[in-house]
Amino acid sequence: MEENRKKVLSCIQPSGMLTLGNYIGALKNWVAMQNEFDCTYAVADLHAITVRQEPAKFRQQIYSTAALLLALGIDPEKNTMFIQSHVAAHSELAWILSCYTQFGELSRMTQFKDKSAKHADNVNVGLFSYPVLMAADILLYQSDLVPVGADQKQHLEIARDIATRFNHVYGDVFTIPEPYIPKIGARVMSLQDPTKKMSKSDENINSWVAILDSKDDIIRKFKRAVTDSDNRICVSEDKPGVSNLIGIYSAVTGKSAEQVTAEFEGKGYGDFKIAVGEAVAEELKPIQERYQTFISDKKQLEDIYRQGDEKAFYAARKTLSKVKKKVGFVL
Ligand code: ATP
Ligand code: LTN
Repeated sequence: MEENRKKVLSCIQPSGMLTLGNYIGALKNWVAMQNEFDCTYAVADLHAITVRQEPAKFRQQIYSTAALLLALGIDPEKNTMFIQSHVAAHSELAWILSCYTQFGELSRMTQFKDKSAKHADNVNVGLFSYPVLMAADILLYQSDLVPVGADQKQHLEIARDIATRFNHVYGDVFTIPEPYIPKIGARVMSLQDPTKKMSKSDENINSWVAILDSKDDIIRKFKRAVTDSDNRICVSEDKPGVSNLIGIYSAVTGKSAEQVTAEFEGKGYGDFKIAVGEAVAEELKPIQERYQTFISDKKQLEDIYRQGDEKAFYAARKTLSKVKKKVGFVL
């Protein structure tokens, strides 16, 4: 029965506190997909070191990210949840694929341009070849679908291009993956500057909501969210702040934008912002409670990801051996 279910893969970097953007744009789908598909999810620690990490804090973030995935409801029995660096095939395949990736195509990646501007003192080669490692993550597991936020679409396209190029030379080695991007919440915007995406690395903490923020902090951040002066609650291009709040409210309540507009007809931004904050806090509360149980039992957490590492190892080894044979390595 496992065989004919479509394969899903996604990863998340343990690069800080996970945000409402990560949750709505990606993680909510990870949970929703696990009953229908054969899912593999990883903590992308190798990707996270493209930006300098402080070792002790980094280690905690890796544990915390794994615990949060479990708290969200990812079931490690039904799926594979593992730590990227524990499966060496990711680094090995990334090297091989880098020889089938052009310098020019990597130079066009907008995330590389943004991140190298932001970390101008550390424009390392890993930051540049980041999409190749991401392609290796995806292609190793012969993934059909990759649930991500809209910001990762370009990286998915390059993974498809690399796979297509490789298949063209060597025959059908890789499944060509499709992105799976939510209709609502594909790009949750900063609460302080709704023209920028909500990002956990934004130094203005009022611009993002962490999945683990307290109810008070969540409501305070929404109360301070930047909107505009006309007090109309509707989606419109010239109202990015209000549109973003409507998107967030829709994503957590399941209501359409029209229903939200009707619900707040005649009410002001003040009431609306509190309602959004309360709905978000309500959605996150059970996750926060479960998180505490997983993070306080390191032994259980380690057992879970070790089991995942092993399952991932076997699946990855199969593809890597095939690739090595096709390329002409002696096995
Ligand atoms: P950073 O902000 O440090 O660059 P990130 O949050 O963009 O990190 P990841 O943690 O690896 O990067 O992202 C995990 C997933 O969350 C990805 O699928 C990404 O598309 C999604 N995501 C991140 N930010 C948002 C956002 N603001 N809106 C929707 N989806 C998002
Ligand atoms: N680059 C991604 C994280 C990531 C990923 C992946 C997502 C690493 N490997 C494989 C999907 C599939 C990001 O969201 N920043």
